[in-house]
Amino acid sequence: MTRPIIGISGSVIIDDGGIFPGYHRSYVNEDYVDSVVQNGGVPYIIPFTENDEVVKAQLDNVQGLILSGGHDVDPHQYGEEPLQKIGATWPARDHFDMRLLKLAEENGIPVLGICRGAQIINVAHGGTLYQDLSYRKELTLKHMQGHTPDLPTHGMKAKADSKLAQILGKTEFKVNSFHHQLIKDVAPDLIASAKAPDGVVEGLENKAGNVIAVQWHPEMLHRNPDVAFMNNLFKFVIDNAK
Ligand SMILES: [Mn+2]
Repeated sequence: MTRPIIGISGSVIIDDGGIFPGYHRSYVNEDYVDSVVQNGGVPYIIPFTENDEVVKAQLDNVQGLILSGGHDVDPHQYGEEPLQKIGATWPARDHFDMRLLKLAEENGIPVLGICRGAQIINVAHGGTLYQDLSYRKELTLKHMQGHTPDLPTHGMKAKADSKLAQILGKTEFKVNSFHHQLIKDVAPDLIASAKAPDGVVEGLENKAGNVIAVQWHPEMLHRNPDVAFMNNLFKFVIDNAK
């Protein structure tokens, strides 16, 4: 069987030392690459660019898409001004990721959104975010665990009839958590497929079941045998690639 090509949306890191301080480098965290390799795909980093024509050609060359983590989404995308506790935003990458998503949906290729990727999918479809978890009124769990990337720290419950539950083969499990923003209003055409015990929505999917989003980081869990089923998220993209 031929391994399908899975695009992973890239970010840019700016050197803060070394011989080129301030130099820009295109990258993704290696865990995304390893997760795709381990589960039968060929990973391609889709480098960030502001050229829309190039983005279209990039997307036309992949058979599945992973929207990776990164910056906070620009709140203007969902009609808000920035509040005190928002982190760094990068509107040009919002545009890049949203364009990749739209083209992937047009091409009918499977999409997996991770962390910021999940937030982008929600906002692109008309949903909103809490700019920081402290702006949520209800008791809220620690969602920025701040250590041990492959350690699941908080509970998660997937909706029994969701595509997510079908992919993972379970409805109750634990996840790692590295986010300070939260999904607030779920986009009207998306389904909330999983919630943390505090009620925070951490899973989203479209009705067709070919766009899947999770707020946690399955790529950081892919080597942890206790949560080996997290690999199924990558298998979903790879097995449905076209
Ligand atoms: Mn969380």
